[in-house]
Amino acid sequence: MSLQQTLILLKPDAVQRRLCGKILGRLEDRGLKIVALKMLKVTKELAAQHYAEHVKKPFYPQLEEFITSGPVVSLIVEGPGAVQVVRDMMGKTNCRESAPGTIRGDYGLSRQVNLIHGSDSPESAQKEIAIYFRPEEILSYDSTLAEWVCA
Ligand code: DGI
Repeated sequence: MSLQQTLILLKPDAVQRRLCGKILGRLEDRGLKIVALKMLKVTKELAAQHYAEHVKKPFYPQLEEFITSGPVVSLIVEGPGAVQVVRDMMGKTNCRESAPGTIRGDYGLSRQVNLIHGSDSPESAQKEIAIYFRPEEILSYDSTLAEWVCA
């Protein structure tokens, strides 16, 4: 499986509930390598760029209000098949339908206030990485763990 990068947001509820450390720990424990990380507040313009496919949907005003309501942690992780690996770790969109052992299934009960975003395809990942990070913010470095966790 080829090495991929994917874009993750720890949403305002994860920051407010002080769950960022636990969620980042799960991603690191899995063997994913963090190659970029920062905190920011999502503006309405950024939300519309990120959620372009949802802007016309009836739930968008609520989604916009939530995602712009407080700081988020934005990061890029790298690993073999990272896009699907992260999607599987997240669980389903609706936390109530997410299996125990997934991030949403372990920490949430809401359909919208669901802790984490992860790109849903390699194409989305490329697009979202470019929305949230400038190229110079993305680091390239060797990890001695790679041969143990990624083989
Ligand atoms: O990739 P996901 O975050 O799992 O889901 P998505 O890209 O289809 O939708 C983006 C976010 O929009 C999702 O995390 C929660 C919210 N959302 C999706 N469908 C609905 C919704 N919110 C409401 N209120 N109702 C929906 O049907």
